[in-house]
Amino acid sequence: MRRLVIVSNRVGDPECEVTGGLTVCILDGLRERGGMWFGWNGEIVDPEDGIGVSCTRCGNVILVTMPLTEEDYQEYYLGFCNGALWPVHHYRLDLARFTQENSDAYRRVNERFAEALAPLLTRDDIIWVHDYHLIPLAAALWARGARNRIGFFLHIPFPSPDILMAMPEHEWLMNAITRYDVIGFQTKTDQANFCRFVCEHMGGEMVRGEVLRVAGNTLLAAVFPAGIDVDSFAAMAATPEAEERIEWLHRCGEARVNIIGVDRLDYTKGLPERLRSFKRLLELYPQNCKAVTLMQIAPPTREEVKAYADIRRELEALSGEINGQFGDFDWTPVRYVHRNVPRNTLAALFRGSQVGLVTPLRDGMNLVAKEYIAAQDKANPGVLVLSRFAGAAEDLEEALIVNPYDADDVAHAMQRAIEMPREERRARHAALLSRVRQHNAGNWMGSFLRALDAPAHPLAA
Ligand code: ADQ
Repeated sequence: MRRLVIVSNRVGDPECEVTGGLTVCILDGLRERGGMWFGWNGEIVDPEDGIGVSCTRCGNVILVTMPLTEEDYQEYYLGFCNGALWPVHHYRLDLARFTQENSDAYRRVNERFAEALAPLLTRDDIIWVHDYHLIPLAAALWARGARNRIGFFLHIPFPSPDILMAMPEHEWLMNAITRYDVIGFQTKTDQANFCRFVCEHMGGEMVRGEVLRVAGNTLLAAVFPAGIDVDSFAAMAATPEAEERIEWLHRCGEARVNIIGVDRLDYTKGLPERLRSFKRLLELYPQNCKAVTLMQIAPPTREEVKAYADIRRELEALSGEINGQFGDFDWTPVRYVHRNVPRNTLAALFRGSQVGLVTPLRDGMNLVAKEYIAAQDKANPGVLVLSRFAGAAEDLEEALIVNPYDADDVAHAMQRAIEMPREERRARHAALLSRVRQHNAGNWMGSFLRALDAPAHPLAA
């Protein structure tokens, strides 16, 4: 089996307890076949102190990391990755900021990563690059003589061509991305958007199935939906400690029904829209007053980006407004928790909540939707209310699918979930669970690596 090299902006920490599902899955895969994980270590250093690599060995896995300088952090990470690529890929052109310094920094950091990684590669390694921070890495490795099979997985959506074309750097980025041998997308929609761009704007052609030819390169562009480790998440939700937490939740909560939302505090997750929908639920169905609570867990991220600070203020104002208008001394309608929660606590909270509210305005996949399903008690499961704009909605058809921009639509779905008879809940949950099992984390990783391990397509010669 060839050695696996994973490259991502951040390197997973094998010792970290809050580490999520995909990181654990990648680490397991690396341990199984031996390999290297390369990326930023999260540190910011003075360039005069040197920006060399550090290596840590964990069994047969080597973690190789590099720091960034303050300038890199501001321009590459906050500026280009999270201030331009992230909003464009999530259809938020209004929030995108494009500057020459930021795009130069993006090229610079990718070149530096390639410069440090190339000498560590052996001829037979297969290289799997993750996400939008590293689109030009394959081209930069090629320029340094690497002739390995290199794959790329995009965790976020791929927008329609007219949205992407608003980005000043789009031609350069598209030329760079087509240097990969395998490109993985979360959904058919993302894959179709990518293929449309290549065929309509770059003179490319589909040569067979999911194989594309463009500018002398032949590549596979396929769908590999990200998933979770269903059994381990389900087991976490059903331990005696989890039972105790659930009992505690029901004892200390004033309400009969708990609705839960868990998201990073990001404008793509539709949190203000979600709170407005909850307000509509209380207005349209006043019988829910003192009977229903929305628990929203939203830890802060990327707070240095203005749009993220704005969303935090908006959310705090909205939850205060709803609690002020509807709350009473014996009932707080919105409980807003602004921090990270250990995964076993999350699993218990999911199981103890009758409704899972996952309503992003746009999302690559959304693993919270899958975790909510995995955590339920099969005999008496809760109901998932899911945005049609989450990648997960392409598969999870038996959820109550909603338009997150339409507060009344989401409010009606919440009410339907609250009133849904047990038999219907069980039937929907069984169907959803089998879909979540089918597209689990192991299958995601296994199918991508099989595509990457396969010999180069004959047309590539
Ligand atoms: P995210 O948008 O970060 O990443 P998402 O799918 O929403 O990913 O998963 C977030 C993970 O963080 C889940 O495992 C969740 O349990 C955990 N989490 C969220 N809030 C938490 C909290 N308060 N405490 C502890 N854990 C918390 C990107 C894309 C997604 C895509 C994933 C995977 O944006 O669309 O699904 O990658 O490919």
